[in-house]
Amino acid sequence: MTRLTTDDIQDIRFELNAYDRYLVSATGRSLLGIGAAAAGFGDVPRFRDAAASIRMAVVPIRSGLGVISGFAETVCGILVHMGFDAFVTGYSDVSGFAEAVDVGAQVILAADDDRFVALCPRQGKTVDNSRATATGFVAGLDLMAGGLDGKRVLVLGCGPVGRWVVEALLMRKAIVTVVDRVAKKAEGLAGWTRAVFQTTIHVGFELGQALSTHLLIVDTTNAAGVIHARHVTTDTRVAAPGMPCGVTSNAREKLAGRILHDPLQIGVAAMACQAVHIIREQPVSLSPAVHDGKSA
Ligand code: 2YC
Repeated sequence: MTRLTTDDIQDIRFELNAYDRYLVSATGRSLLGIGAAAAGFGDVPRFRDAAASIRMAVVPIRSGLGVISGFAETVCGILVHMGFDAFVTGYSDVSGFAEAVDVGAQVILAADDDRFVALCPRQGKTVDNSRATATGFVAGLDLMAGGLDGKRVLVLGCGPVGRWVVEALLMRKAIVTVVDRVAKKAEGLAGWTRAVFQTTIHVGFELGQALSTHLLIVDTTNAAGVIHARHVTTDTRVAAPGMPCGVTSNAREKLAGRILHDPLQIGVAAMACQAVHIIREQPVSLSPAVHDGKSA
């Protein structure tokens, strides 16, 4: 996914109540409700019970291109908005991880230039932002569309997020078509789904034609201006994770309340809920820590 800028994220944590109102109007659920759906929790009250008393730490990471001003605070703000006991560590990097563990954080969120993860150290498990974002936006599309079973869904982009979107759609028994500028990537993804899910997905070769023949679209490309107003009808619904948004402003106007797009929120919500699921399913890791191939 594209590296975020401070501009992309600086207002997010102050506008979460308004965003929840939009999500409820578009999907019937709030950020918490969509995150819980993405993590397989049937209902929010059951999720709230599971999530109580789980402390989460967000650790700023200075490696590579360094800290994005406001990133850790925004991730933390989303978690607090959802009702989690979350905080940003005073230290960054290794000192930040040590601080998180010292104060009993069960989930530690951190991002370098390559990965954004939620770590569950006691369970020996990690939640990856790409996969969580995919499951969160597919859960949202499912809610917008009133179910995806047997419905045709077009996936634009066959990178990591696109792959996990296809997985989440197949688990919902959708009929999937994928399109990528690089035809080989689309064909490779079709081969993967045949091998892993014994399921055939369709590969589209002409973007305009694919867009004009689908009412349910997930845009995982990192390109702007992919979906235009001419591709959109009053029955079209779009899920567009990450930046930049692939839907033009005219198309967004036409879509009105039938689009899900954000740079971070739904992905973080899904990460947090999946981490709760891991902790509640497996309170601690039973296998001994293994170092250099020998039991510790
Ligand atoms: O502030 C920090 O701790 C930085 N190290 C964070 C860098 C995040 C880089 N990744 C991104 O901007 C996007 C995220 C939405 C998730 C994946 N890529």
